[in-house]
Amino acid sequence: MRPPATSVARDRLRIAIQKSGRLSEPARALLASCGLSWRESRDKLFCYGESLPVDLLLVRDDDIPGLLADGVCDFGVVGRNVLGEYNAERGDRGLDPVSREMRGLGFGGCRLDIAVPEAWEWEGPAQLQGRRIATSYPALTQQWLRAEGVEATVVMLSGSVEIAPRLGQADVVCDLVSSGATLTANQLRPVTTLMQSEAVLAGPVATFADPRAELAQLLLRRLDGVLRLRDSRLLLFQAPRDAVPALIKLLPDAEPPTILQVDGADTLALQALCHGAMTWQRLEDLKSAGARGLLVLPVERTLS
Ligand code: PRT
Ligand code: ZN
Repeated sequence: MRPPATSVARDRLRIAIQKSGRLSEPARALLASCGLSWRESRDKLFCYGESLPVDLLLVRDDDIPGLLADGVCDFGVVGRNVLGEYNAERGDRGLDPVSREMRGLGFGGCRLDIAVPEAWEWEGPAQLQGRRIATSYPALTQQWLRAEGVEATVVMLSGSVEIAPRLGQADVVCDLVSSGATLTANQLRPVTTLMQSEAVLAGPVATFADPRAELAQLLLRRLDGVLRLRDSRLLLFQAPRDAVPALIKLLPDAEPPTILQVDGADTLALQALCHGAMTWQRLEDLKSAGARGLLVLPVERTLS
């Protein structure tokens, strides 16, 4: 019998990402911002890691959890919905998960929603008793139905789920929704959410017992640094000394600011690394509280 690939000592990490689709570009950009660079193979299915021994495998997103389970790759960037469906289906067969979500990555956001015909008056999950639900996520849908104590028929469709009610294949759907435009175009209305999804870094449940362990730690450390800084901005402004306590209260997501005296004793210059989104509204609130010369700068990297 062929040993599982995980038991073979390896000194390079392999990350599976979507070859083409919603998650492929942001996944590459995120990994590149962790300092990874690659040489692409001619068939464009494999990218050889140049800056670090971390290679990419370019595949269909649905294949990623299986490739992780087989030890063909060590990490994967995949929708929480896809990973959740795979693990729920394993659970139905009495199998433990072999891969798990390690980090939420902040892109590819969507919801897995139950949507019903617009004409329905929604009264709650019990209304689905005895109905047919079309979905590409049968295990997650069944899991939810069980939790709600509802018995319904799950109709598995691999695509075009939203037209199933119009075609008479199902009464309602359980599908991914982002803007909601697809549902509206099909006279459907979302009524309840089974899962909030986004792209995640999926990785093994077990730890590596070879040089990949150190590489994995390095990758996660860099990823955490990048994710933490994603919304971070360096905020610079001046303010009268007596306005500073109120201004600092308006920056609960900031690191302790650097404060310099600029103009006699009365004007201070502040510099603060803020981790939340720096919206126009926040800047206007700071201005109203006495801040002057507000400057918001992007932050590329930190190391502490
Ligand atoms: O070829 P491959 O199998 O790799 O690609 P794919 O076609 O299966 O995947 P892709 O690229 O469509 O989606 C990859 C992942 O993106 C999904 O698994 C989700 O995690 C995430 N994602 C985010 C979405 C959406 N938003 C999304 N809106 N995936 C699909 N949709 C579809 C949805 O199924 C529906 O048909 O978009 C339509 C709804 O969009 P709205 O904006 O009209 O609501
Ligand atoms: Zn897919």
